[in-house]
Amino acid sequence: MNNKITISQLAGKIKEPKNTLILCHKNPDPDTLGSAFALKYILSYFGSEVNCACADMVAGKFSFITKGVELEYKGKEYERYIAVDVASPMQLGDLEYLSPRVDITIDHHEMNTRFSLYYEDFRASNCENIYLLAKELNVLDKMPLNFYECLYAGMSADTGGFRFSNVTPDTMKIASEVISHGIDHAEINRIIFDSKTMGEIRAQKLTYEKMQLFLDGKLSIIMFTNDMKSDNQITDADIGDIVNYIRSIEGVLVAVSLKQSSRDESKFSVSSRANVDIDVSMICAKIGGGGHKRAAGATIIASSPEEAIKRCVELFGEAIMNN
Ligand SMILES: [Mn+2]
Repeated sequence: MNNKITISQLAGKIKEPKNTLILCHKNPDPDTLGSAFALKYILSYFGSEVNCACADMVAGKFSFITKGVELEYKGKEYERYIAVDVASPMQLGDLEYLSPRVDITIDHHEMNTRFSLYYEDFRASNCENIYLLAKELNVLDKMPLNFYECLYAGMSADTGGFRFSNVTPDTMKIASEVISHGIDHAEINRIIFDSKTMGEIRAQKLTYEKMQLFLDGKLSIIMFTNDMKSDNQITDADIGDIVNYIRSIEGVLVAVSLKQSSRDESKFSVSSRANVDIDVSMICAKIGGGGHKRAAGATIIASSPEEAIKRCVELFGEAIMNN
């Protein structure tokens, strides 16, 4: 069944005023949050009541996107559910049980399981899709400044500050239009890239101490167990982008961070990054995850942290050896 919709079909649906819940992916980043809150402005403009939800805690520094709104889902019923930047039901984390209720997914991941009616365009960030939706609906000049702050945050975060291979001329064109609305883009970049909690600094220190190299230094892995988190006062949000630290080591082709779930110790969240042309989204898809060619995630079920690391070496090792 082809349940893909076009941007004009999506625009038609977005115009219908409905009580709506927007779902973000677990371990929320600025792209899923920016998509959700920018879409909230659009839906509200057309008369919908909107709330946003996420399975995990949002880092305090992203409150310029959420405006301090609580993202915990308290079980309320909605007429419409929209997932943004969510590649697979598993990416909803503890809200995965809501995936059969999702009416529309708006996403930019090449490896997407298309679990609902979906609109997709493989742009560098999902926030670009939200921008184009607003353009399609002719409401760009009706949006508040914060709408553009949300979009810029997602675009900048998913492109590593417009440095990654996913950046296209179109990305820069949209970024230019977004900036022209007068947002403080330098401040947004400072918050995203150059502002860290002490928990993040402790996580960073621990990462350099505890990371392991495999396959002649081509694969770097860091495991955060629940004990490591509690012993060092590190929250899950503090570990959000830790994989980037071990990705920057010379010679590393693929970097993987693993995080034990505090609710179920047999579950480990995988976040992977490739420095070369190795498709980590294909590897993550083998175990139910998804993402982009060079940045993807999944969940591993294992009896111990050691077992989870072993499983990762097997999963990513084959592609690295064939590279
Ligand atoms: Mn994204």
